[in-house]
Amino acid sequence: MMDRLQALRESVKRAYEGYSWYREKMDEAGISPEDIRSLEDIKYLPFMTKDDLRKGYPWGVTAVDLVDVVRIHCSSGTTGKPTVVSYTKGDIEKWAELMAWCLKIAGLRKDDIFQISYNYGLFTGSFGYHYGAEKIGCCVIPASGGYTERQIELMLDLGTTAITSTPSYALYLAEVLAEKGISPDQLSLRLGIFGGEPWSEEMRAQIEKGLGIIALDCYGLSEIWGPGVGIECPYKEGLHIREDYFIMEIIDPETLKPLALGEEGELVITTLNREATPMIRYRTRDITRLFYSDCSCGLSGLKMDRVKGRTDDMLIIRGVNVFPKQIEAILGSFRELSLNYQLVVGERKHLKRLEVRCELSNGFNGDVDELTQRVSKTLKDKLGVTVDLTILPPGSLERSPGKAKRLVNS
Ligand code: DLL
Repeated sequence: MMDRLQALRESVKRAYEGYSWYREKMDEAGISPEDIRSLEDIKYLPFMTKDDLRKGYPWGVTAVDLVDVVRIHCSSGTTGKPTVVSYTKGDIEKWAELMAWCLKIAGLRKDDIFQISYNYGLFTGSFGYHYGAEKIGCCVIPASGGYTERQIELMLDLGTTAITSTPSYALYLAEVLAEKGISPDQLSLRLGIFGGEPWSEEMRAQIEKGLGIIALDCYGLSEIWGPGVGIECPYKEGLHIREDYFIMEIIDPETLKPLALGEEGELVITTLNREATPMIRYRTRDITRLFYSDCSCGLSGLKMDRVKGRTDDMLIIRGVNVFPKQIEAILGSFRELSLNYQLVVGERKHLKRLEVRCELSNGFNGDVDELTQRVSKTLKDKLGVTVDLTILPPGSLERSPGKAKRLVNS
């Protein structure tokens, strides 16, 4: 295996030579690739941000000759132009290897029938899983996203044993199965690997019950390969990370100062072996913690906590910081509610207000006013701020085949 320092030096050199905007940043900071003499020297390198990547659209984050690019994917940016990330032939092979490692850790086996219910397209999700699963040798069903009836038909007819999608879509699948009167015992499913958006332990419990599976978390982002940055094993004690692929740091998102292992902050990632789109100290905006552990699965090494949320999704309501996932966890503790919810930030009398819209579970026939009072009180007690709660009939809120849209405009 290549020495990590040597890999870092090469990665920095590729970024310096391949991206004019990063060369300018490094020149401004008075640092050159040759100045990196130890892994700790990484802290002198400038960060890369989403804005930097956007400015160079479309080929600003392609550090190799275009003739060596065999694939592009795009980040799922909601505003402005997306970010185009490129892969060489070697990159695709390394991604496949990374994903095969991840999927094996999650427990995927050669004899599995693996349904990929992420959209196939510019999104990285489906392709990453596809390559990894094929490398393991399982039977891949490239179902793609949406068409829920067909997903269920495929699951039943082909005997799908493992599935991957966003957690919110998995929950929706469970909901539709229940509506159709299909119980988890009628399926062959045993394993689900979900990611692409934050999801709470309560959501996990409902997916596991609704689909009759063990549900594991997979983290990643298009700027850094796609899925495959972190993966849970069945012990669910944090996400395993490949240190020969990445250097991970946690910084304080305000002061940008590095934080110690175990401290919570913004995750910053450097790729060590990416050819076409090397990333140096990329600020993910995702909030988590890094730690070393001897995992019960037998693997020792670096791990990350499940992501709490994004710094840009954090709501500040009258001085109190609130992440959507916290609200999800509270709603999930009420059996009377489904886990579909939306958050609307508005203003009343010049004060920021947060409205939480959620739905009743199927079959609820109790007193909605009483339930509203009870849930409102718990939200206030646990969040430390009053929110407006609207409980809607089952099925009122939009379902998405991909990532759920939690924050909506009023
Ligand atoms: O969502 C890549 C991916 C696909 C990861 C499938 C896992 C499974 P993007 O569209 O670029 O790429 O979005 C990346 O989604 O910065 C996080 O904010 C969020 N995210 C991804 N996975 C998780 C997760 C893909 N497991 C952004 N938990 C990231 C929490 C996640 N947030």
